[in-house]
Amino acid sequence: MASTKTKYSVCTVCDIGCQLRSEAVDGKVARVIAHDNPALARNICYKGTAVPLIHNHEDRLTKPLKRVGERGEDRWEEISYEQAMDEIAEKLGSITAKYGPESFAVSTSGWNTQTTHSLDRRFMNLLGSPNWISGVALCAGNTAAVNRLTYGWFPQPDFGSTNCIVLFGHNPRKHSWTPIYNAIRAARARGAKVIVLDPRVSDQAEQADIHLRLKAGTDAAMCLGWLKVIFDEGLYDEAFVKDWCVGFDELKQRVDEYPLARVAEITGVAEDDIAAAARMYAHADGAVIPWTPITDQQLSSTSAIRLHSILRAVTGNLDVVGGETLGGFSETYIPESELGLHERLPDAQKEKQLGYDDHPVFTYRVAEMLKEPTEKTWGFPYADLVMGCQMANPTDVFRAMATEDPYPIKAFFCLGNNALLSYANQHQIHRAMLNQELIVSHEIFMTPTAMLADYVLPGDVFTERDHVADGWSWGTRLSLSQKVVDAPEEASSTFQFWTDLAHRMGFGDEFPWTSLEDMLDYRLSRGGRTFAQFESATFMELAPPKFRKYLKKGFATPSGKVELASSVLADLGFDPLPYYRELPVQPDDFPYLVFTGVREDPFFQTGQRNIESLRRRMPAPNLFLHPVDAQKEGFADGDWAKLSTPQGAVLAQIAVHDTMKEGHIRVPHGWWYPELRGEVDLAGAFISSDAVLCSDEDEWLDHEQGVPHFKGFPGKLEKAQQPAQVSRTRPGDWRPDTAVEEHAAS
Ligand SMILES: Nc1nc2c(c(=O)[nH]1)N[C@H]1C(S)=C(S)[C@@H](COP(=O)(O)OP(=O)(O)OC[C@H]3O[C@@H](n4cnc5c(=O)[nH]c(N)nc54)[C@H](O)[C@@H]3O)O[C@H]1N2
Ligand SMILES: Nc1nc2c(c(=O)[nH]1)N[C@H]1C(S)=C(S)[C@@H](COP(=O)(O)OP(=O)(O)OC[C@H]3O[C@@H](n4cnc5c(=O)[nH]c(N)nc54)[C@H](O)[C@@H]3O)O[C@H]1N2
Ligand code: SF4
Ligand SMILES: [Mo]
Repeated sequence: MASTKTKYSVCTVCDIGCQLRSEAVDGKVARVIAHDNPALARNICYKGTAVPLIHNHEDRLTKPLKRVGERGEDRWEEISYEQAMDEIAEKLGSITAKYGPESFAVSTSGWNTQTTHSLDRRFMNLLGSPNWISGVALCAGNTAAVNRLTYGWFPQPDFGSTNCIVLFGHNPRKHSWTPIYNAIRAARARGAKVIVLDPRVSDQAEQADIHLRLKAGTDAAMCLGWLKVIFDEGLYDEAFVKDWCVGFDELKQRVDEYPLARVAEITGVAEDDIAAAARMYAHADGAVIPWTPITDQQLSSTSAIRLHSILRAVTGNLDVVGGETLGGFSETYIPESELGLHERLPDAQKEKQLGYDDHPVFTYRVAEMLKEPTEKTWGFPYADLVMGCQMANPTDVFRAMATEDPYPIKAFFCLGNNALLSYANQHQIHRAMLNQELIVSHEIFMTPTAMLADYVLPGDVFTERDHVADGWSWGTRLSLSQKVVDAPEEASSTFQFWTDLAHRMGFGDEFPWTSLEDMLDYRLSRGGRTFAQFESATFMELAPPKFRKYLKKGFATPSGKVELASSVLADLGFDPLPYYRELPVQPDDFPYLVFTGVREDPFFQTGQRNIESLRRRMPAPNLFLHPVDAQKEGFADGDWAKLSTPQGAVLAQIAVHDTMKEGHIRVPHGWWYPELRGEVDLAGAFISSDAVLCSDEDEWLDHEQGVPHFKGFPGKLEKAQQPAQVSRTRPGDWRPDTAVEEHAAS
C-alpha cells in the first residue's frame, strides 16, 4: 500500500510565502494543497499547486557540477559535494588573501533558499566583506531601508481593519501575491475604499473606487500633490504632527512648490481627480498605503517612498488600528539581524562597501547612523528588515566586478538568484561575471547565471527542509514549514553550504549549529521552545499587534520623532525633503515610455519558464501596446517586435490591449528560454530580458540609493522577425497540462 504523508509547508515559489500543505506518496512530493485552516485556505495559487511538477522536474539539478569548458560554455563534470566544497574554500581563501576580503561578493534573495538564517551575512562579516547584494535592493528591501529614515521601521498595513487602501501600481491578483489579493478583497467586501494609481487599467484598477492613470515614473509628484491638498485643506492630524513630527514647516514650504496645476502637468492627471483621491485617503478612518515595488524602481525612488511614509504619518495612520503598524523584532524568535553579526565587521571594511560613498541609503553608512536609535527603541542595533538595510549597491558591485574600480571583485556567489537577468544593464553584469576568478551558483535549475559559474551546487527545496518562516523579519507571524520528503543526496540547504564553508575556512566555531533543527531550536529558544515543541503545538503563531508603541520609546530615528525632514539625509548632504526629479530629456527617436513589470501569473520573476504546464499559460514574452500606438506603428496582436532603448534591444511579441496607456510600452521581467539550452548561448538570456534595456548610468539612478529607473524610460519599436529558435509561442505548442490542480481563490 502506498504510504502518504501530509505536512505544513511555507511555499517559496514566490516571495509572499503562503502556508499550505504538501503531500508525499512513497517518498515523493505528490500534491500541494490548500491549508486546512479556513482563514488560510484561499492563500494558494496555481504556481503553488504546480510545486510537485517543479520539485520533481527532470531538469532539477541533483549533482554538484564543475565547469570544464570556457566560462559560460555550459560544459560540466559531476563531482562530489565534498570535493566541490574543498575546492571552493581553497579558491575563495586564495582570492581574498590576494585581493582583500572585500573582493568577495554575494548575490541572493534569501526567501526561496529560506534556510540561510543570515549565515551568508555572518560568513561575510567574519571574513571581512561588506559586498552583499540582493534582488531586494529593487523590492521591499530598499523600501524598508528608506522607511527607516522617517520613523525607524518598515510598517505593515492592517488590512483587517482598514477603511481605505491606496495601491501605487501594486496589483495583487488571484495568482500574484494571492494572500494580499485576498486581504484586499476581504477589505473591499467590508466596504473599504480602494484607490489605484496606475497608467494602465490594471486588475485592481478595474475595481477601484478611484483610478488615477498617471504617467509612468511620476509617483513622487503625485504624492506631493496629495500633500498639497491635505495641507491646504487642513486634512492632517495636527496633534500628531505637533507632538511627534519634526520638519513640518519646511515640508509645507516644499509642498507649496507643487501646486496642483504643476502636479497635473507632470502626472497627466486632472487636478480635480488628484484632489478627490487625496481627500478620500485623508478622510478615511484608518487608511493604508501597502508596500509597492513600483516606487522602489524610479528615479525619485527615495522621495517617493519617503512621501508614502510622510502621508501615513501626517494623516495619523501610523501604528493605529486600520493604519500601518510598526512591528519591532520578534520576542520569541531570534531575528536574522542578530545572526548576521553585523557588529563584527570592522568599520574600515564597512566603509569599503560599494555604494557607501555615492548612494548610501541602504548601505552600512546609514545602518550605522541609525544604530543607536534602533537599539533604543527596538532593543537591537541592526535591523535587517526584508534583508535590505545594510546592502552594497548592486550597480557599483557589477561595475567593480567588470572594471576593478575602485577595487577588484574576483569571487562572486549567487544563491537562489538569477543575477544575470535580475538587475540593470545585463551586458555589464555579463562582463562582470566574465571577469571573475571564482563563481559559485547554488540553484535548483541550470539558469543562465549558473551557466556562467565554475561550480554549480544543487539546492534543496521547501518540501525537503524544516523551517520557521518569520516574514523576512518584517512581520510578527511565525509559520511552520516541515520537511515531507528527502532532498537529493548531494543537494544542500544554504544553511549547510555556509556552515560547511565556514568550517573549511577556519571559523567553524562561529557556526556551531549541527543541523537545521539545531538552528531552529536555537532561534526558538528565545521563546523557551524547541522546534519539536513548536511543531507539535501549532502551525502558526501571531503575536497580537500593539498600537502606538512610540508613546513609550519614541521612534527609532535620531530625533526620536517622525522625521518629515530627514536628519540622516541632511547629514549625508542630500536634500532632507522629498522632491520630484524630472527624467533626462527624452531623445526624439525614442518616443515611448517603457516600463518593466506587470508580473506574469505563471512565473515568479525569472523562474519556471521550463515548467510546461505553467509555460503553456504564457508561452512568449509580451510587449503591451495601446491600440492607437499599435496602429501608428503598424503592428497587429501577436507580431514580433524589436524594442530598443538607448541601452539595448530585445525581441518580444506585441500584445495589443486597450487597457494600456497611450505612449507607454510594457516589457515583462526576466525572460529566457530554458528550451534553447545547447542551441543558443546562455539559453537565450539576451533575446528578451528586460535587464538588457535598463540603464545603470548615473543619470538614470535615484540619487540617494542608486536604484535604477524601471518605470518610464525612452524606447522605440521596430518590426522584427520571430527569432528562428524561439518557435513555441502559442499555448498549444506546449505539452498539455499534466497535473496542475486549481485550488486558487475563486
Ligand atoms: N531587470 C529587473 N531586475 C529585477 C526586477 C525587474 O523587474 N527587472 N525585479 C526585482 C524584484 S521586485 C525582485 S523581488 C528580485 C527577485 O530576485 P530573485 O528572487 O533572486 O529572483 P530570480 O532572479 O528569478 O532568482 C530566483 C532563483 O532562485 C532559484 N530557486 C528557487 N528556489 C530555490 C531554492 O529553494 N534553492 C535554491 N538554491 N534556488 C532556488 C530559481 O531557480 C531562480 O533561478 O528581482 C529584482 N530584479
Ligand atoms: N505571479 C507572480 N506574482 C508575483 C511575482 C511574479 O513574478 N509572478 N512577483 C512578486 C514580486 S517579487 C513583486 S515585487 C510583486 C510586484 O507586483 P506588483 O506590485 O503588482 O507590480 P507589477 O506587476 O510589476 O506592476 C503593477 C502595476 O504597476 C503599473 N505601473 C507601471 N509603471 C508605473 C508607475 O510608474 N507608477 C505607477 N503608479 N504604476 C506603474 C503597471 O501598469 C502594473 O499594472 O509581485 C509579486 N507577485
Ligand atoms: S502566491 Fe502562489 S507561488 Fe506565491 S507563495 Fe502563495 S502559493 Fe506559492
Ligand atoms: Mo519583488
